[in-house]
Amino acid sequence: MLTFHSESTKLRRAKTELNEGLLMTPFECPERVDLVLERVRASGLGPVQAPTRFGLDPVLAVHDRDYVEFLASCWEEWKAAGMAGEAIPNIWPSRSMPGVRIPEHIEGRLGHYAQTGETSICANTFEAAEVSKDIALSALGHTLESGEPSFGLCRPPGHHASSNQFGGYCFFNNAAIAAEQALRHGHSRVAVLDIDFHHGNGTQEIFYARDDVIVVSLHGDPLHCFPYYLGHADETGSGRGEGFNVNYPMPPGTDYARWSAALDEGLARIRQVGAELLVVSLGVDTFEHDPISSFKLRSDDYPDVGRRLAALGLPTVFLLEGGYAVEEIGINVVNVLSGFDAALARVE
Ligand code: OKP
Ligand code: ZN
Repeated sequence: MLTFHSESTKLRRAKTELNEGLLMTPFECPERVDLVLERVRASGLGPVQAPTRFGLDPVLAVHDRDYVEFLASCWEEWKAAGMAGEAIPNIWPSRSMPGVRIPEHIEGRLGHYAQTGETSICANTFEAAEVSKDIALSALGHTLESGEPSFGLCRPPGHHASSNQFGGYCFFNNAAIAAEQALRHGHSRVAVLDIDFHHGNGTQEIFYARDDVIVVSLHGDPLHCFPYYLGHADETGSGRGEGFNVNYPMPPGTDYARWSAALDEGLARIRQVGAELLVVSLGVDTFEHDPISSFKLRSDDYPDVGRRLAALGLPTVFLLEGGYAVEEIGINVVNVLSGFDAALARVE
């Protein structure tokens, strides 16, 4: 399988994440990329290629222009306002303030465009987000041309980013951008399968009213897990999108037996609706030792995940989302990918 990677994903090097009442070194760190890449090379998964540039048009196909403009200028505006640290949102319009205007001060605009308060914007955040979506689009391009699977070593991740808000370490929704691009290339139905521990609320929001992209997500039950407010089983889509959003919330402590049963159900639904291409939001924070998650998947389970995905028989693009047990992130990611490749090799 071909991997797309760029050193520029590491341009974002945030110093602060608000977690458990403390400003911590972010879990979503540049070292994650090095460790996955190292394992891709050591395992002989396949060649590693640099992404090409696609500009902002594919981004504007899923994100609002004012949101993209905010991301592009946020850090400069924040510094110009004399702020001492990184741009961390801490004020939002609340339920008791319906219909408010967008303020002019960067502190107010930052809150307007933020879902959550853990993720800072710092130098080169926009540049890294641009490279991350270029990696996703390059991986998609390769799969569209060749029919072969590809892996986009995206960073920052994307699945929490909605049409007009960042959060959960995500700025541009790489999977949504790739899925939308696949439709514009001529596919009539695409599936996004999100197997990150956290619900892909941004991807859900972007495609909620549509039937040309089916979004299937397996995740920690939002009653107990981030992002808390979306990801319930009764969120099934709206209008013509009814039935094209499928959530499998599962309790903390979920093991591979239970998780893989949900995966099989999700895959059956993707097959049933006749999706022509599969985009996998590949997070490995389902791992038993992940520091911020609570599922119990083991390193040895991941090759079987790849095998089950390969059995769908669709052109497949894997895009990295989460995974914060950095010592094992490479093994776990590459286990999925090599399990997928091994299963394909047996069919051919
Ligand atoms: C991003 B991705 C845990 C708080 C969780 C944010 C998690 C973002 C996950 N106490 N904080 O989906 O991997
Ligand atoms: Zn996650």
